[in-house]
Amino acid sequence: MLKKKFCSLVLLYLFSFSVYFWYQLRYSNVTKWSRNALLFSLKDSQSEDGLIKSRVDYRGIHLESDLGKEQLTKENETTETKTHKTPLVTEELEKCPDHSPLLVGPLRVEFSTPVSLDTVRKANPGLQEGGRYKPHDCVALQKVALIIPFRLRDEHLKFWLYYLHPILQRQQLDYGVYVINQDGDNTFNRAKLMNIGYAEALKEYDYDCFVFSDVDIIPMDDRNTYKCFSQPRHLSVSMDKYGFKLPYNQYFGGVSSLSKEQIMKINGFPNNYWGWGGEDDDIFNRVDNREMSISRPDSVVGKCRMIRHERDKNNNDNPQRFKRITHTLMTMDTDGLNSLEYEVVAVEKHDLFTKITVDVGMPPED
Ligand code: UD2
Ligand code: MN
Repeated sequence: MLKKKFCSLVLLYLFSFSVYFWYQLRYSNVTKWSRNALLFSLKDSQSEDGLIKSRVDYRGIHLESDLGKEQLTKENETTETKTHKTPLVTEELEKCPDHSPLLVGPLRVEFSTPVSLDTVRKANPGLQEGGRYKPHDCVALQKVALIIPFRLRDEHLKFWLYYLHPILQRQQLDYGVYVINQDGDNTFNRAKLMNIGYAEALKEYDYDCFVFSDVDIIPMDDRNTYKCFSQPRHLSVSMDKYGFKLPYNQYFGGVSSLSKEQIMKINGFPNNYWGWGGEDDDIFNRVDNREMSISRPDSVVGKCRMIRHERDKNNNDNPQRFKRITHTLMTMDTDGLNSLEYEVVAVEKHDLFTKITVDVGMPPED
């Protein structure tokens, strides 16, 4: 009698265990080992659609992020929890939110103590070679190339890197920093260097947005996002140098952002403004002539500082600037990206930025 009772108890136990096991398999509470086993077996047996999907996802993770193994595992682990309900199809990271939750608002910006590149490197361990970064936990909304026209301003560049790298990361951008260094000591040509930065950055990555920044301007609020908008954007709207006001309505100097499409629409920037001044107004005219408007942050978010400096050698006032800016409509279709000529002298991949040294030629004699 006792033996019979024991037997039926064992049978009952076995039955409920198999029901439980079947339920687990059927309703997706897939444990790590069983999920991986499933994945492997499905690679050979799943329908064409599903197979392609899962292969693409895996390749995406390997190729798109140059992350180490540890990071890769981490990503797989997060997707594991995400795929709880619908395993095998949602391996991709989600898009980053419109407003980054990492922003802190107003920032203290000062230039009294010099910073070293080593300090900046230590503070930004997530950067990849050449000053590249992309968020690890979401897909950035824009791929932004930061273009800095440059010559002999290393102290300013250190401050720029010190302040901007953390800000750009908090803004959750997929970005790269390009310092376009004019070779030699001929007259400086800011706008041509910006054209070159656009062309060279595009050779390296499929950027969709370009931020052009003077090396000496630092934003004082990280809500001033260094990205592109539906209209060309002027970012340095409220600068200490001008008493935290716009010096005039059409002012487009300092820091600006334009999408690839917006740059194409205006044929890039003028190549023939040699020396200081006027090129920013020409760019404003180009935007205006193509019936675009200027988008701007408000004067609180748009606050920024310029590092005080003397005028550089070989960047004297351009005496032709007043005349030239009255002719933009006539010149913009033939002077710009479609007439850009230069030679790359050197490309250096530093930890915090890519430095491209270029020969921009010299002003025509007239
Ligand atoms: C104003 C504008 C600037 C530009 C310029 C006229 C502001 C804040 N900025 O700047 O956008 O329109 O007038 O051309 O109003 N640079 C070098 N090495 C040089 C010379 C220039 O790196 O030898 C670069 C550097 O990135 C610098 C930028 O060119 O920030 C503009 O030159 P600037 O700073 O001498 O001119 P600034 O402050 O009057
Ligand atoms: Mn300046």
